[in-house]
Amino acid sequence: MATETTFSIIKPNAVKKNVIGGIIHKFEENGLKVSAAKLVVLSKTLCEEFYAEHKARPFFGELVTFMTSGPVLLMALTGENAVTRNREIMGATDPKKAAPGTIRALFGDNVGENSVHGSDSAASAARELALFFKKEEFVNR
Ligand code: FUP
Repeated sequence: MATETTFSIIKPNAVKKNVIGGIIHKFEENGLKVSAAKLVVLSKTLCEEFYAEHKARPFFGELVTFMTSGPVLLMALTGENAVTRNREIMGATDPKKAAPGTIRALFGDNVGENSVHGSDSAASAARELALFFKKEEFVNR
């Protein structure tokens, strides 16, 4: 296994519920470290670029409206096998189907407002990290 960095977003519903700490605690207790972070409100343009692969899906408009509806915490998470590890810690897309104890089971409201995003592959992580962070915003720790 190698040390990797993946991309994570704490979504507007979770920021509104004030559970940033609870979510980061899950990452930390599972061996992932925050290596870059910023709290922002995404622009529609940037959000549409981020979710470009979902453009043709029926929920695209709703997804962009939700993701731009309030502050989100953008993060780089670093650790052993970080891409896969993060997906395991998050749980299934639909909180109703997410395993007990996973972030989406604990903090997700529904399939759209599911509290966190995590890159689905190393290639996605590289694209998503580059979209939101400059090289100098990463901290080696
Ligand atoms: P995931 O990789 O688990 O985030 O899931 P997807 O890439 O399939 O979906 C990306 C985002 O689209 C989800 F986080 C929420 C949204 N979505 C919906 O709003 N409705 C759906 O039926 C499926 C996904």
